[in-house]
Amino acid sequence: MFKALTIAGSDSGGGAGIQADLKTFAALKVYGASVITSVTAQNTLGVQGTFDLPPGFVGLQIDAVLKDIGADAVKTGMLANAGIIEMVATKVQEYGVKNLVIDPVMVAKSGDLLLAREARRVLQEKLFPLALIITPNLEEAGVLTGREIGSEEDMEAAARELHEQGVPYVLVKGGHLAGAATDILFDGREIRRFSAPRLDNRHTHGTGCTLSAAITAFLARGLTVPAAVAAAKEYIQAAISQARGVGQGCGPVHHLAPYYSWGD
Ligand code: PXL
Repeated sequence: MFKALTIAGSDSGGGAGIQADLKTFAALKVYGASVITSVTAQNTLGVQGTFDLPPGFVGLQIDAVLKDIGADAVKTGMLANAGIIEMVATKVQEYGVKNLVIDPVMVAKSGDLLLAREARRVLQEKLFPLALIITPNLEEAGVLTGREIGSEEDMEAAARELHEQGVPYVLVKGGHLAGAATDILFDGREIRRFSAPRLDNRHTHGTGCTLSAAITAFLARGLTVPAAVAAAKEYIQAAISQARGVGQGCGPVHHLAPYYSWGD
């Protein structure tokens, strides 16, 4: 059995965070365990509140999972603050986690902060050196490099710069640019482009979480990073195309799209 662990925040609306990750792991036939960093009161319209768990309790959850169940790959999502990041970095080193996927979550689609501003540097300095792959979107790549990212050339430059900071694989996601949805993967030698037609569907809540969870699941199954990214991109495309409105705002993608459509 293949196993994956997500260390992330809970989305009460069920579309992003821990809930998206566990659905994705299950859809891709990987056993999923979860460590919750923060509980958000959230729906498709926005985040009404967040309650961060004490770093010590995040550590206790990681111990519980990794001492007993183990994980072939681990992902991080919303880490909320510097104390939690430091705890996760300590535990990742303690357990020798190899396949670490970092989704550098900073802000929700609704604009609400999911990582304290002063913790951005801590994420970059303490956790990035332990990653196999990081998956910033345009805004996150902009914050991490201190530059505006408005084109594919900018994305490529950002991927190179973040790789130089010591991350083996950098995937900069271009979904927020106009035109086709092109993501750029850099491994220090080669730039790979993963392109998919833009879908006319506003229900994209949790897309970033879902993509990084799918990469984690495919890594747990033993795929190489480029193969995992390609397979994850195919999965998210189907999940977005099958998304139907839930709630009054931006609805979640359909994580079980490979198995059934809504309405079946
Ligand atoms: O997509 C980023 C994200 C991560 N984690 C949680 C979230 C969101 C976005 O809404 O709610 C818990």
